[in-house]
Amino acid sequence: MNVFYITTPIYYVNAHPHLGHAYTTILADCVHRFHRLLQEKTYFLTGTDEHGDKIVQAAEKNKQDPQGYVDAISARFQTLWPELGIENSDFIRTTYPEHKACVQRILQKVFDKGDIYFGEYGGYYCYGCECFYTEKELKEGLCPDHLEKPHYIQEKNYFFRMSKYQDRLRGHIQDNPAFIRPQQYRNEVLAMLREPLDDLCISRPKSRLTWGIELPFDQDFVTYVWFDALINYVSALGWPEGELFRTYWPDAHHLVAKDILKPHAVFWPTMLLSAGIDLYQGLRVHGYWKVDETKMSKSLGNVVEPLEMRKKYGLDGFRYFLMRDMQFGHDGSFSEQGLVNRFNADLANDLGNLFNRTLAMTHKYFQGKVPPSAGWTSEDRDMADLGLSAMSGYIEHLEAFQLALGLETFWEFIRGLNRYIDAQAPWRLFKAGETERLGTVMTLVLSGLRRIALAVWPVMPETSETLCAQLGVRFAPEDVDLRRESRSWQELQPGIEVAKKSNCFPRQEFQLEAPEHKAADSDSKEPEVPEIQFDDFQKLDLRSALITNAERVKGADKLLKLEVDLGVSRKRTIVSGLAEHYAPETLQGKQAVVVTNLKPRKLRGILSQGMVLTVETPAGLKILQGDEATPPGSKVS
Ligand code: ME8
Repeated sequence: MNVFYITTPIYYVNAHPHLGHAYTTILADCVHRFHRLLQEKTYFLTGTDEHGDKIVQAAEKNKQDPQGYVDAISARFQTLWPELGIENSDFIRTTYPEHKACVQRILQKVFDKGDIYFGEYGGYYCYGCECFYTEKELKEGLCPDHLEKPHYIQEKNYFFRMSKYQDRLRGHIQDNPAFIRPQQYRNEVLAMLREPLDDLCISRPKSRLTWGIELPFDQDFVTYVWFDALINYVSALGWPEGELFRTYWPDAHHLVAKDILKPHAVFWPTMLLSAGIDLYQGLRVHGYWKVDETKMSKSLGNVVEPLEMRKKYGLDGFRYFLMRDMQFGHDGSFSEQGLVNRFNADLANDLGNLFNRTLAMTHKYFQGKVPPSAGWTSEDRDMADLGLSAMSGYIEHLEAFQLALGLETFWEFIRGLNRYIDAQAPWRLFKAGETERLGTVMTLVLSGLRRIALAVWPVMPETSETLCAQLGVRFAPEDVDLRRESRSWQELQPGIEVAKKSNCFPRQEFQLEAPEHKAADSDSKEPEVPEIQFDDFQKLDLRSALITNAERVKGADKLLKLEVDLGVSRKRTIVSGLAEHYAPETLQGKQAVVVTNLKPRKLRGILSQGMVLTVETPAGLKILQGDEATPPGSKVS
């Protein structure tokens, strides 16, 4: 039996869980559920990373002692996951005594081997990353990730001879193309390994930091947080003698985002080589979610709360959107409008309609029971073949963590079934009294619904279970084998009773507020706005425009100077109050709607020739945009 062990990063407890953490953990959950449907022996680990400077600073800021603080935040992660439909097998915390003992045991082993030495080091330390940078690695003197000035620290510390394992690691990556995927990250790591590797500083003197795991060979030092954290992947399995370790290691796949590529692709495997533990099987690296094209950050106030999304759009719609709209390995852009569009197109229209119409027809033509089926035509065979090949494609993509591609491939089958119904027109067969043919068509479609209901379980578990119940199909993951489903078409047995209605995915509207706010406000009257005549409206010349440049206006916190393109040689300068809502560099190339015939006005000495239309949202002003790019200068009415 195949064994599959999947892990997420263990998250720092200096921040509350947000969209990024939810994405990685939901993705791991989907992949884990998918491997369960391949009938493999599986294990799924997530957890929290609780030591280090950053955590102490966050606890101090919250006026709490570190232990009380980490207990509270870790609990937030632990209680969030079930709310997002995540079924992890275990949850590890680096403050657990078993983990600490395991870290000390590995440190001692590496020390005894002669791979740890004492030395002095000076370097640029970023507390956000919890790591040292060389001058070369800094970006104009700033941390390349946090863009903050690092602290120069010079002190005596213990070092791990990482450089000793550089060649073996490079050889392993070259010999095993699937070790790091997707390809661009493998290339990035190979490029890193072309330069000489520095040894890794793995301790912090207690005079500076006490919140950590004491070194077993020197009680004046604690362990560097990354050396401690990475070991969670084996300590949770009870390395070295634990039953779980013997079952699941080294069949591990570590899922991470690109921000922590180096610790996972370089620190961790060299640590394993030194400790004499087999290398993990694969590192899978995804990109970053941005929000409306901007980096998600507390200071910008655009952090997406997973539970709020669940409340607004339902859990499965949210999970589906995250999996469908992020191409694995690339960055994705989160927007609620994007979520609603995706929901309506794929779930309400394609999937929801297919179920609604099929169940309704089964009731109308066959009293709600799966009818008997007669011989297939070539169109029926083609339809079933599409079902098999869509399932094979789905499996292949999900094995590579490419959920967006997998879902896209599988939806070909869902759309195919809708087209098949349109072409076979059961309503005409019914009218013409062709009951036998009608039975064959309906059974084929109903059997197609069964495979859809099973296949969507990894991504939309609640929906899958509801759809199975509607089809009278008993669902248990241990009874489903997706590979078998990709090889043979299983027909539903005649006589099974199906539900009258499905209604899993009613169309969504873009909601600016959480539903309860809406309800609370529904009694209050709309604000009174004076009516205007249509002629008044027509006086406005509204045009679609392309923003070609944006910069801050000196001495004005709220203003941005925009250059906009209005089509054939019409360029305009517009001063707009957007500076608190958009970073100027994110606006270049953005579409907007502009009032072009507003009387020009001087603002801070700049002549503003028009106005950009914006929408007031709880997250601040948003530039009004159409749902498709339009040529600059097009009339808006
Ligand atoms: O780095 N888009 O923890 P962390 C996508 N404790 N994923 C995102 C994201 C975004 N915008 N923001 C965060 C640590 N993530 C260490 C890990 S492992 C031994 C130690 C996700 O809390 C993504 O998975 O900073 C990323 O790698 C992780 O959160 C970083 O979590």
